[in-house]
Amino acid sequence: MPHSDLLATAQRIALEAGALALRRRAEGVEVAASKSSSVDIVTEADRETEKLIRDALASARPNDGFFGEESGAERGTSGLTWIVDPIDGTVNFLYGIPHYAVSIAVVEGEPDPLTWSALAGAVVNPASGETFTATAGGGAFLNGERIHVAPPVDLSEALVATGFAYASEERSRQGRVIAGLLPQVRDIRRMGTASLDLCFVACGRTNAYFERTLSPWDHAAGALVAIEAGATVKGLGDRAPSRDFILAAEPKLTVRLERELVRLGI
Ligand code: LIP
Repeated sequence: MPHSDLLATAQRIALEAGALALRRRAEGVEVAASKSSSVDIVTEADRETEKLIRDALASARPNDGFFGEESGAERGTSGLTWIVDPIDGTVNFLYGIPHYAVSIAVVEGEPDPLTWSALAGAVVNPASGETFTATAGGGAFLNGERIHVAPPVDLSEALVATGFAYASEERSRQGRVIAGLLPQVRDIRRMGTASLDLCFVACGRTNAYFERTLSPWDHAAGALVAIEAGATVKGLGDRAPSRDFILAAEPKLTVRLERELVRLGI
């Protein structure tokens, strides 16, 4: 498998970090601070888990760069950068909803989702014991078993996952788009963790996922898992996924869903 050494590092550290997050959840979780809004929160567990990941990567891959949600970015000299969300689905984690993940990806090139090439990624949900992994050209796996997107379906039969911004004015607009889409699809799911939303498309638990205002660490690993499982993962038009927009689905459904989302004013 290509990049197997990078994947082994990502998976080992993500599992270790996931075990720490699970322990902290069991001990009780409190908000440490808020960020872009009063509901965009960070916990001490987020910070502690990212420190574990950052220290482990510095030891294993001292020449690589780092870009994490809680402690920022540091350039390396190797041309590789580790993109880290220590606890994706922070609100689920705070409330004790067992649907959150450690997301670790390694990319080549600038740490910019518009231009990077993802080489390997691991998404670990410690509460469920599920580990999603992928390498570029090597396929996607759930607990070591190969996974693939669901077969093509019409829009009317599609189970579509999405998420919403932390900013209330953006949420109003997103709500209007969902109101227009809901009558046209099988159903909507809002599960609260972008990395797992992408992995669920990869293993056929949903047919599609889209969201706006994601950070690079939210989708770096999950997007690679989805692509390696046969999904199209894209931005609007011919752009790459970014904060502006990300859509992941079986290729035929992607075209139909994007067209409808644009019509609804996504
Ligand atoms: C979350 C994403 C989720 C999105 C939330 C938030 P966080 O990331 O995983 O998909 O809808 O607004 O951005 O903040 O828990 O790392």
